[in-house]
Order: sequence, then structure tokens, then C-alpha cells
Amino acid sequence: MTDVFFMERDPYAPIRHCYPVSKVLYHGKSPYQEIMVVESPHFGKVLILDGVAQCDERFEFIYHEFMAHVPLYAHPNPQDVLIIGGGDGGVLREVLKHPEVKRAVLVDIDKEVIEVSKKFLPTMACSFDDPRAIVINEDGYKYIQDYEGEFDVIIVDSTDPVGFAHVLTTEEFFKYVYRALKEDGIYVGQTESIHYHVEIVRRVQKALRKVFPIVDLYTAVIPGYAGYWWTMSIASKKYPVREPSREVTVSTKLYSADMHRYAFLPESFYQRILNGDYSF
Ligand code: AG3
Repeated sequence: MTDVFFMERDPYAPIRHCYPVSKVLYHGKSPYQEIMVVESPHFGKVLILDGVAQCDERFEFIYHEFMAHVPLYAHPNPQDVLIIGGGDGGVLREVLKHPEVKRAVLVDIDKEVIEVSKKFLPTMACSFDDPRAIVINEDGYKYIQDYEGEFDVIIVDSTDPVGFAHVLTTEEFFKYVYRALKEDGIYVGQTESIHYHVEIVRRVQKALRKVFPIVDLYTAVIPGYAGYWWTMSIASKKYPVREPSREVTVSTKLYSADMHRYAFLPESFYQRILNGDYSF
């Protein structure tokens, strides 16, 4: 074991994760953020943006599978998919496992995250050369404003809602998402943990409810994110989301039809979170 550690700077969590580091593989600064890739004995390579661990080789599959397959299987025929953020390529890899997908547009503001991921995280950034992948380096908040009725599924794989990522959790943004979706489209975004970030979860859920007729919350346990019990907010124009709408055939490590159902919170707990009477 090494004596060198990386201490995470999670903007909202009341604790700090500390990763043993055997090697710093990359450390740089893009116009948008500080980018780091370290090798940690238990986790493998870890991508760190502005001091916050985004994904690690060991457990990234959990987050990426649930971000991609819950909306894609709730939808009966997802052909056009938009990913905002997700420059490490993990969500893109999962999205492109669906043969129905004809086009996956990935809009990440920071080109350097994609470059660094291609170089150091090849198991995640392995699908950028797929002919169905289109990569655009632009601000997702601006990009989405140009589209109407274009996408079946929109996935927002953003950093925590601070700085340039904050607008991606506002009602104004969700109105653009609604417009950019086809008339039966589905949105998903990562919305932090239940116990350390419940106010953020509630705020985003309320904003989504102002815009979409069907809004729900599902969760996955992510060992690398402080708070662990991580939430994903989903909103749909037409299809119910708690069940897969077609047979699950893609190969995964954790996602499956019964895990899809299990990921959604029981109604009573969900209502407590929404109403603000889950306090501790
Ligand atoms: N994006 C969301 C990471 C949020 C982590 N936040 C935290 N630990 N406070 C992950 C990018 C993976 N593609």
C-alpha cells in the first residue's frame, strides 16, 4: 500500500473520501476544469474533475448501466439519443449496446476530458469510433436550445450542480429538454445522493414536475460517490418508466429487468422525499 493519498473535494458532501494513489497518470487544467487521472490500488484508474471523483474502473459499470439502460429500456424503440456531458464515454458505451440506436450524439463542453479518457480510460472511452456516435464540443445548455422533437432519449451525465453544470438542473433547462424530445421522449439525469443531497434531489424533482407529466426517481448504490445511495431523476412524456418496455437483451454486469423495477423507490418513500418530510 502507498503512503500517497488523494483527498476528494466534493462540494456538497460532509465527508471527504481519501484514495490511496500508486501513480498520478495525468494532471492538467482545461479551460473549464482541473482534470486528473490517478491509479488507485483497489479502484484502478480514477477520473477526477475539479477534485471530485467521477468514475473508477472498478465500479463505473453500475452508474453507467443504470444511467443508460433504465431510460433506453423504458422506451420501446430508442433510435436517437442525446448525451450531455459524459466525456469519459461510459454512458455512450452502454447506449450503443442497443441495436435500436441509430445515432448517439454526445455533447461535452470539455474536449480535453474526452482526449484524456481516450488515452487513460480505454475501457470506458471505447465507443467514440462507432459510426453511430457523433461528438460535439459545445455547451449542452446552448446546444439543446436549437432542437425540437429530435431525440427519443436525453441523458444528462453531468458533474455536480456547481459552476457550469448548475444550469443543467434548472426548470429553464428542462423546458428545452422537453422541447428537444420527440412526443414520446424520456429524460434522465444524475441527481446526487439521497442522504447528503436530499435538497438537491427535491429541487430537481420539483423543477421536472413543472415540465413533464411523468416524473420519477430511481437509485443505484455507487461505491465511489460519497453518500453512496445515488439518485437518478427520470421524466417521460408518455411511457411509464418503472418497467422495461421490451425484453432485456444487452449484456450487462448488474442491470436486468428485475433490477430495473427494483431501482425505483417505493411510493411512500418517494413521496416523503418529494414532500420534504424525510428529514434527519
Ligand atoms: N458524473 C457524475 C458524478 C457525480 C459525482 N459526484 C460526487 N461524487 N459528488 C459521473 C461521470 C461518469 N460518466
